[in-house]
Amino acid sequence: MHVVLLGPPGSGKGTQAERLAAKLSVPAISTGEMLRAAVAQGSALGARVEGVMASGQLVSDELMAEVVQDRLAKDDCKGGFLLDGYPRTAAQTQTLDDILDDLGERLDHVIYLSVPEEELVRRALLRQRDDDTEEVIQERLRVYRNETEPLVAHYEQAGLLRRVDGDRSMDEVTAAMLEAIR
Ligand code: B4P
Repeated sequence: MHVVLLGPPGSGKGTQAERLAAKLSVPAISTGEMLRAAVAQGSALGARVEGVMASGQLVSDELMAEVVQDRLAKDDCKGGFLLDGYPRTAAQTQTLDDILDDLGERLDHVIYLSVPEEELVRRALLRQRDDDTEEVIQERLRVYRNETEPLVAHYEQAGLLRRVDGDRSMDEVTAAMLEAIR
């Protein structure tokens, strides 16, 4: 099972990825988590992405391609994976297709979590991550609308998109996601 979780920042991708991956017995791969871990470890990757993340911008497609390619080549991905936060740009969709082609695999589902904008801002402000100031949240939403939202139409045309209302309790969202990919 190869699944992508798509949705605006704060829609609950990270929260739901953990839950869904456990149900599907595949690893949840969060590019946001991987980058935050790299920053926390003070690695070379962390040093390259820290400022970009703190500003609400996206890390470059080239760097993300390296990160994701390395991760998806690991043994635990052989039975499938749940990708949270990747792809986020048109170029990244192409990279993912190329990686899957090389592995002889294809995407099964793209789950789109939709949540109204005022709820996204409310959640992000409650979450209090270092990169969650109101200004940065607004910038992430702007980048999302410009770069990532077009992927919804792309995956809809490909017949892969499953829409799920993310503005409900966490349990209801998890149940709806499982139903959507059944
Ligand atoms: P991410 O870690 O992906 O951050 P996010 O989109 O803000 O969060 P997510 O949607 O996962 O929300 P969460 O579950 O936490 O990315 C961070 C940064 O990394 C990006 O800004 C970018 O710079 C960089 N990056 C990552 N991937 C990249 C890529 N592919 N290309 C380039 N750059 C990349 O949920 C939010 C909050 O809501 C939580 O506090 C949760 O408790 C709450 N919540 C969740 N579900 C809820 C519900 N049903 N009801 C009420 N509250 C809920």
